[in-house]
Amino acid sequence: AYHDPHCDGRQVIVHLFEWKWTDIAKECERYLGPKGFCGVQTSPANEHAIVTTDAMRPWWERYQPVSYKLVSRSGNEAQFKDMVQRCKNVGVRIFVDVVVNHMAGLGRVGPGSGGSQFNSDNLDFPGVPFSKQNFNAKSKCPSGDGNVNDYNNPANVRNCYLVGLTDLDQSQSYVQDKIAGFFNHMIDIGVAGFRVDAAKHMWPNDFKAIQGKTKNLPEGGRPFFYQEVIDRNDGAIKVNEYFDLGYVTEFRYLQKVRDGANDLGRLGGVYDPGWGMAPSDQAFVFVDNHDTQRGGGSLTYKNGAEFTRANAFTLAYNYGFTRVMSSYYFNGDAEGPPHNSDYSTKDVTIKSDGSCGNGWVCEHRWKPIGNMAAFRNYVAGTDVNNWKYEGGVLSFSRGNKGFFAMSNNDFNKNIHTNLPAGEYCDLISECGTKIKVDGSGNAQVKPASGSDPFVAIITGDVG
Ligand code: AAO
Repeated sequence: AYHDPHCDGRQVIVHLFEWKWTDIAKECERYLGPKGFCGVQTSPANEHAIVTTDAMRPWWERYQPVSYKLVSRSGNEAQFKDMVQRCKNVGVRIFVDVVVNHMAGLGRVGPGSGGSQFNSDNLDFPGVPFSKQNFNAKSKCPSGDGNVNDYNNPANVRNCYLVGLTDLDQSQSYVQDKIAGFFNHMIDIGVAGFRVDAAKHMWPNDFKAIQGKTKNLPEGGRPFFYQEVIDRNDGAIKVNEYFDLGYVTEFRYLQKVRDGANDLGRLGGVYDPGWGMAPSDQAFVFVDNHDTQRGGGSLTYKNGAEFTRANAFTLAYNYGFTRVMSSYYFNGDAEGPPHNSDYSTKDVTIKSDGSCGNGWVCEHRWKPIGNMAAFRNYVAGTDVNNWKYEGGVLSFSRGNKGFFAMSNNDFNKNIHTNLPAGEYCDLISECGTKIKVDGSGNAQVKPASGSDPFVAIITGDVG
């Protein structure tokens, strides 16, 4: 019920991490809409703490909610509305990262990004309002210090404070109403769904009750939900507890795809049900996210070609619902987005070659990544066939609608594509080369450029 992203069959979303609403609106119009992206995951949109003590305006201050007012480092409510509408007009939906497991961390005090006062130590958040009785009592948390410290015990994971973040009690109908009210406000504005932060730390039945209080979208249908549940077969909480609440993040995928991007033959086993991985229609997959790129063992933009292969493959293959990470360059783990001297976030600028300036990486604009959205849209629903790994080249077809090949280096190889005879534009290079398929479905396959050793073709228009 919560698995439809409401984007007309489009298949790929991009996390524009820390982007301002004004820049996201422009990116929908100038790039994401035309390229066939389904949507954008935004950073948390609600009021958050302003952290200047243990770090100066770290990105993670936005995971410390103060109220559900839509005033954040990315912009105000008017800018948020304008973004949602403008993106929707070009077929791109907005999915908001919602942080509702907890409020700001112990020791934090107001005002927040929207001017609301708060005091975490007193469990006082008048901007909602939430007060002491709305948080999990210490007596419900089985850990000595009140923090989550035993991933083998669900009550510890779900009733204690995650890294000192004040833990809301979602079993209370008042708390559910406030959270559902926050979701409903965004649904009224035109948002299509939500990434649920720290879902692992909430009881599935409590979250279900919140969903039960959440509206249908104005155009009909349930909002799209994907639940952040880190399950690496190393604790009591399993992704399948969340299947009826939406998609679940599949963190085992990023390990599989990382290993495969180095050793392409291994990519055939990227979906390993025997390892407990969620089935394709439940798995939300990605090469990296904003946490793993700071030390979670995933590939990141810093890995260059290997990272690109992992992403192109992810979009060419048929496992899960896919998200691409779009980052800013960083050194220190806490470092916030590119900013001006007053710590306001810098604009995203676009250079003449289509890449981004001002410190933004824009992985989603790298050709073997961004141009694969159209491929995945077109071949959706087809199987992976003709899997072949030979001479360092990995290739496969998607039914008789698409064909994909990649390698670590330039290549030139005769391969069976499974496509009808014809001459097809390579999507990666935007028709920098054409692939001629003969009457038996074979083609001489050579990338347009040796520096981007990928070929992707489809039998129809980019659409
Ligand atoms: C900040 C400061 C803290 C301070 C706190 C309160 O850094 O020092 O105490 O404020 O003032 C983000 C940052 C935090 C930040 C927080 C609030 O990452 O550093 O704290 O904002 O500002 C767990 C959760 C998962 C969570 C992840 C970070 O399950 O939900 O920790 N992710 C989300 C967001 C994240 C955000 C929050 C939640 C909080 O995406 O950005 O935090 O809103 C194991 C467990 C996982 C657990 C990890 C990390 O995973 O299974 O459940 O994730 O550990 O603790 C191997 C292991 C695997 C392990 C994994 C770790 O693979 O096999 O078990 O490594 O990568």
